[in-house]
Amino acid sequence: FLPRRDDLGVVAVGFSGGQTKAGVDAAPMALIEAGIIQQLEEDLEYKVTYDGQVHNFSEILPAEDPPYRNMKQPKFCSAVTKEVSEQVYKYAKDGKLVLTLGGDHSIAIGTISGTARAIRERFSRELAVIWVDAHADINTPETSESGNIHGMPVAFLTGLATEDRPEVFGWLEPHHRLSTTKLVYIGLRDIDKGEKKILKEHGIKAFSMHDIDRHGIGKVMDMALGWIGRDTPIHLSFDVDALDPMWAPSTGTPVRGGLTLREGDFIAECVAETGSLIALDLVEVNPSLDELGASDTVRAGCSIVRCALGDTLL
Ligand code: 4U7
Ligand code: MN
Ligand code: MN
Ligand code: MN
Repeated sequence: FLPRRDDLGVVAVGFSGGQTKAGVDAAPMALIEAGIIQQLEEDLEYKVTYDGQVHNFSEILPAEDPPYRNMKQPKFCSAVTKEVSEQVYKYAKDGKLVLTLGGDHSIAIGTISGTARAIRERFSRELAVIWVDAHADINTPETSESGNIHGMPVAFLTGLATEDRPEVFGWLEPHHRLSTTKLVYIGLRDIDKGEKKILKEHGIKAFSMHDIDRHGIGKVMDMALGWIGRDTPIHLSFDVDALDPMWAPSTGTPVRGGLTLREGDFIAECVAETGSLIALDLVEVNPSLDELGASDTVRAGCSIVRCALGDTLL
């Protein structure tokens, strides 16, 4: 199932409709202007396939998009993630490693459904997901208090939330989905009541900041990767708010008490070391929030991407 080591497909998704703060749509351009693609080509020697565009999907913005089952902008989010899913699927099916630059975290409905489908079709295997985040993003439309879809992607991807209407995520089929047993969280520290219940009921593997304090990040990564097992394709979905706001202040829902810059890079390096990474999302960078810290946040994001894609010091 391994992608060719040097062949990378990049998708830039300037989408902010999974939440209500403007600016997260500008992240892909900020990351690209900071040199991320150039670094991957020149320093890490990837052959990069990128259409040179930051997609904002304004062409599929629905004329009207009222809340549905409590979800805000349900049709737009659904249409955008469906497009992203197709794009990621094509790259993954083609044997490329896939890097998606977000955008808010709702776009993971697209990226993970795309890789899950590609891995199933090509290798009849199931995907594992490592979700690095301060939040669990596993609210169903019914448990969510905000109605923001960036807090729901994992519920849709695991089938804990389902919907028949194709224009509101009804396009998600079993082959797009992920098993709750193949999901591992790292960095959690702000989980809603309803989410706690879901995590417990389904026995979902989660390493909180408390676990990281107790065991250290080295042991936590051993346990996380041990849970997934060897030779399982891994999709890493990295929300920059997993990092402490000291290092990554420019994000929509910052939470104190997070990962250090080094712990974030270490997580990414450990995943790279497995040799089983098939896709990476970097999401929730919002350069227009805490503008003084924007360049730090962008640089932290670039660093995580480089580490996950195999940059090593020695
Ligand atoms: B992110 C929240 F209520 N749980 O559902 C919600 F706390 O992608 C936050 O991790 C979701 O940044 C955060 O709105 C989504 C809230
Ligand atoms: Mn998130
Ligand atoms: Mn988050
Ligand atoms: Mn956030």
